Amino acid sequence: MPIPRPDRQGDRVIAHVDMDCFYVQVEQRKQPELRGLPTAVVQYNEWKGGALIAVSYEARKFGVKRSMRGDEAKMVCPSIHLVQVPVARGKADLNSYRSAGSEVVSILSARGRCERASIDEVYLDLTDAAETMLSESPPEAIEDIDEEALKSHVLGITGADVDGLNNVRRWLCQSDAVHKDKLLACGTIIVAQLRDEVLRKTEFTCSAGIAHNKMLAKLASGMHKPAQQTIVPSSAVTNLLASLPKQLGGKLGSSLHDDLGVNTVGDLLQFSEEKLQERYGVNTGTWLWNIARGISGDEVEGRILPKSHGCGKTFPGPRALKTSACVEHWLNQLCEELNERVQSDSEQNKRVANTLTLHATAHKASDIQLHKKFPSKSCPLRYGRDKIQEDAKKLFDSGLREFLGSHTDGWRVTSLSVIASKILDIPSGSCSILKFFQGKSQSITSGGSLEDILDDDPSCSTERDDEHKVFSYEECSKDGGAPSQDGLINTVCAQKKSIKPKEKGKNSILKFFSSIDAPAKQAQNDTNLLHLNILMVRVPNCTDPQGYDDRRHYTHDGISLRRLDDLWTIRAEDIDPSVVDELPLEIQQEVQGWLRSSKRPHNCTRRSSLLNYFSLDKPT
Ligand code: TTP
Repeated sequence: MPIPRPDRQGDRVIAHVDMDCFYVQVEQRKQPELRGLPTAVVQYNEWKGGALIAVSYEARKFGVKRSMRGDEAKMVCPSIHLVQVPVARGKADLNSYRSAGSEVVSILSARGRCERASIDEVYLDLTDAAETMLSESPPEAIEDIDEEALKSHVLGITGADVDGLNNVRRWLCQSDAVHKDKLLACGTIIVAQLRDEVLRKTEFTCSAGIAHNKMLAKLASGMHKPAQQTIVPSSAVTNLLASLPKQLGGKLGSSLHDDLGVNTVGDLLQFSEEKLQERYGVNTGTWLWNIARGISGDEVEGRILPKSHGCGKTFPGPRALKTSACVEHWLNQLCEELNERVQSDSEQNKRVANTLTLHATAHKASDIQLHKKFPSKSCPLRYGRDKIQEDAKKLFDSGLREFLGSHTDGWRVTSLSVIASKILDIPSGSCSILKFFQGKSQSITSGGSLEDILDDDPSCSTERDDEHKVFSYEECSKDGGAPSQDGLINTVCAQKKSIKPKEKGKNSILKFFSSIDAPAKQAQNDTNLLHLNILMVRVPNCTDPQGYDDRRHYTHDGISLRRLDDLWTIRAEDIDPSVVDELPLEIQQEVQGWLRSSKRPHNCTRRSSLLNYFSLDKPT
């Protein structure tokens, strides 16, 4: 249900920046001889010349549209240049477009809070920059206003002729305007500067909408393209919304149509907030009343990195996949790419993805439930290509079983995608298990102390991050797809509060841990402890009722193993042996032996070693 948010009196300056025919521009930068020529980027599938996914504005003048295939585009525009999207692993490789988008984001984000909305779209909150400009050098004090700003389309004010430019100049410089319009004028100049900078530095043009909120900015950015900007003063909002031909969609749209005869956003204006609340409840009623007036309090999220990574491929018509081996082949390709992307995200941005989700579109050979969808399945994401591939296949198999039910007489899959989501920052002060132990062993051989290691490592801070949670099992299996595969201990974050190692020069993981106060002692003495957070932990097999319980416990209590009031440990047999492969060689052997010995009963003393940190049992 929509939740209305206050619009902060509409005094914000929000821009929505949208790149023009983005993939075409990226390809034209690679092949500058294509600049200014009718050009389109076509999909990898070459059937009928390939589907067009981006069309240059020169080609659009000939009537070329994205819905066409290459052959059709050639018929309406024989001089069109068709560039095939880059290909890797038998599918479109969008990396060059992603990094081109990042170039733009890094320029735009310099002036205000920036939210990357898609591969080629960004929202900017320029309120602070506009306030600063207004107080330090307001538009009326600027002698030479940038021509790009003067060419803006200010709704309700302008035409694109000389009078238009003068009108815009007058609008930008009106000293008697209300504060929020003055801010919008400053935003207009700032966005023109930013677009100019993007063009100079990246060779890409973009268009922008500038308004008091995200919704209006987005509506405006597409109004004048390419390489132009449109401003929505508050006085123009009602006309803008009333002019929208768009019908309200979805269930709410149908219900508005049936109950109140409302078809467009403009039609909503005739109803009071109370009337709308009466029919649709307080939240939805107020939300509808607000959108009819262009009021929206949605904040620009400070997020320049993607929320998730997804890799997908469609297999239309005769290309549909009909055997497990074919599905496995393509899943392996998709997972390989996904693995590269999560790895590079982790290295470059210090973030970890926690959930792996598989979506598929499938059809049964003989189907009585024609509309039954292939269920999406999720599980905790384990890092490493092979593990992601293995897990994705298990998710597919589990989805297929559910999808087919008792009808096992044939199926075909027409799309597959794998998504890594629930991406979280590795908290400052964290080290990967590898780095952590390597740091330890390096320092040990050089005779340094644990304190030295942590102090020397700039990525380790003394801040605590006790609340850091990596995944919740409810989230991972929300669509009923309980994960049946193992997760693993993937990263260990170590945070130091104050550590005074008693012994130095220990090249041993056991001694390393035994040199630190044992958890029980930590509970008594919080001033002398090492915080250990396990970021990804093996998921007990969900078919095991006991394991299932453990999972729920975990969901509830997070995964910080060192919580003083609630110590958690993991059974040795629950440690995924593959995690040991990620440790430095010098300690692998020791841990292996240590795991072997743990299988023998009574061989380990509770809380005497690393085992205790990795045991799921709650100490009594
Ligand atoms: P859009 O921003 O929708 O379009 P565009 O940038 O090509 O053109 P415009 O100037 O009208 O904004 O999409 C951005 C890129 O995303 C586009 O260049 C290609 C890609 N894309 C696809 O691959 N498939 C699609 O169905 C769409 C809509 C876009």
